Amino acid sequence: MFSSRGARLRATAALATAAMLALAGCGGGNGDGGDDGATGGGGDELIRVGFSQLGAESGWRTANTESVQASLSEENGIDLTFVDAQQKQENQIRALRDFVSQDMDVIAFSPVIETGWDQVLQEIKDAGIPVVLVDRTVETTVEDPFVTWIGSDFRAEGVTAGEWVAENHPDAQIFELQGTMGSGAQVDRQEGFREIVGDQIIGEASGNFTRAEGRTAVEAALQAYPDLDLIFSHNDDMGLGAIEAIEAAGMTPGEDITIVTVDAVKDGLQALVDGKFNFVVECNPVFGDQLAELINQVHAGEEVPEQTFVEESAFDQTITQEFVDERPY
Ligand code: GYE
Repeated sequence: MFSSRGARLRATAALATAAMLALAGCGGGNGDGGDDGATGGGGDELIRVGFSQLGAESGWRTANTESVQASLSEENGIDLTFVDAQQKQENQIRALRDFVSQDMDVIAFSPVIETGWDQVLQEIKDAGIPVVLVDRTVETTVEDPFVTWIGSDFRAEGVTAGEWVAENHPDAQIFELQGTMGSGAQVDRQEGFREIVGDQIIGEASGNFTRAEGRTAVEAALQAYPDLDLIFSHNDDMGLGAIEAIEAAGMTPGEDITIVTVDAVKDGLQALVDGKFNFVVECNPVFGDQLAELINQVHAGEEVPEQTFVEESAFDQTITQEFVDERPY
């Protein structure tokens, strides 16, 4: 099974339960709130949740947004305000401030990068609104900045990819196609992967988690590093861009150049069945139901785990077309 996350997350969430219990009684914040939370009961009123999604950059993100929107529903006791930040931190900060001025009961967000949140997190804290952190992580000097976090063990995903490479391609000349620089997913996948096969990496560049930028980065890499014979891509979309670049250069992806990716969305698994990807580590975006439950618990002042890891595995070329066809996202 996956090991636990690094000290960064643990440190920031250490007192999460205490903070959550303290927040449970303060509800709508200073002065004129008067919402359900303020009376500590909640009754059958909907929980007003502001969710700041970081963007729509990948198949993973699309599936995650669908899951969040389907589960943070009135049937689950939630009145959701959803805002897409288009991969820009300033948009996300603006949305978070709007949520504060709208006096949301709970704020949930998926931070595009790890740093730069101190001020807005302090503002949310001062307003007495509990934060549920989703998917990526933050690095902040604010104490107890969030009540709970749900997402994937990115470092473990990097380790899984590295171990497959070490076992199957111990002499590979690796190009690392990184995600959005400074994002939790990039930082931790890189760290885990390099722990295992760091000395085999001959080049690196970011493709910002998108197919188009992944293609551009690999086009340049094929020129700069003619010896590269394995690409570790931090997500499927950039790996699909790599396929385009490799084919355009007259080579065969999956044979001339081995491709290892993370996510396992349907398009990625199709590339695996087609022999163009060689190994795909799963990162599961479908955790909306668990998130809805956590939000309800946080709002009710119940104890919640400081971190929840979603379950995931990894796939090689032995998966079947039938398996891919049945993949829901
Ligand atoms: O792997 C990538 C997306 O943060 C886990 O973000 C997420 C990553 C995912 O753009 O495809």
